[in-house]
Amino acid sequence: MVVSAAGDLDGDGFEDIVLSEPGSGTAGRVHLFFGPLSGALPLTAADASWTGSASGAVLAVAGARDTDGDGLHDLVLGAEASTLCGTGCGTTWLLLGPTTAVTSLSNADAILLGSTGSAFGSGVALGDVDGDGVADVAVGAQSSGVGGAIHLFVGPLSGTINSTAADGRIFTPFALDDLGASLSLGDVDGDGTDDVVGGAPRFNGGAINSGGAFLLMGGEGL
Ligand SMILES: [Ca+2]
Ligand SMILES: [Ca+2]
Ligand SMILES: [Ca+2]
Ligand SMILES: [Ca+2]
Repeated sequence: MVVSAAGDLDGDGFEDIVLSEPGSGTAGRVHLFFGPLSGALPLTAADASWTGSASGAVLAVAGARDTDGDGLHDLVLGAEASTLCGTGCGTTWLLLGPTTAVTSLSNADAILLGSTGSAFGSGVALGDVDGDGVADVAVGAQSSGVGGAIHLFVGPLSGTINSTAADGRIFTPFALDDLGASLSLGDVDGDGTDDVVGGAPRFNGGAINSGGAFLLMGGEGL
């Protein structure tokens, strides 16, 4: 299970919570709870739930940023094992707030598709990497190329988008690093533009497969 602070998806000023339940059936489920929350709550009490792709459960979730400038935070979900676009391609969905308007992931506001065998959606994050004030979507594909990759899509996004149409791509020349197995966007150097931190759990740093994290500063060129 992956839990993420989703930001404020319904605009009521309270932070909301989203969590993935990959072991639910073969497709997994994602559940959204609007804040404020207290006490013990069953998953059936969720304010919205989505069933993932039957070919690969949703494992990665992120939110808390606005990709279309309407003031409401949006949500991005990744299913690296999805075969919607080919064996092991992976799929990522963008749901714009208020997300309760999206009843099925097939009706997501944007659907991003990986390439065969790339595990696109192994990590997902929202942040503004080009500094235009609108959040962008970063998607890790840990099996892309020789050692994994991170794809950047400049927001706003809509419709179906292939990973080959990404606005930026970060990759490693080292084989089997699994770059993009996790990732995060945030303004590390305080210049107002979000930077990319990509996890590579099998990077041969201090020892074989000891892992590493790579920081790339956002801004021009990304
Ligand atoms: Ca809220
Ligand atoms: Ca929004
Ligand atoms: Ca942007
Ligand atoms: Ca920065």
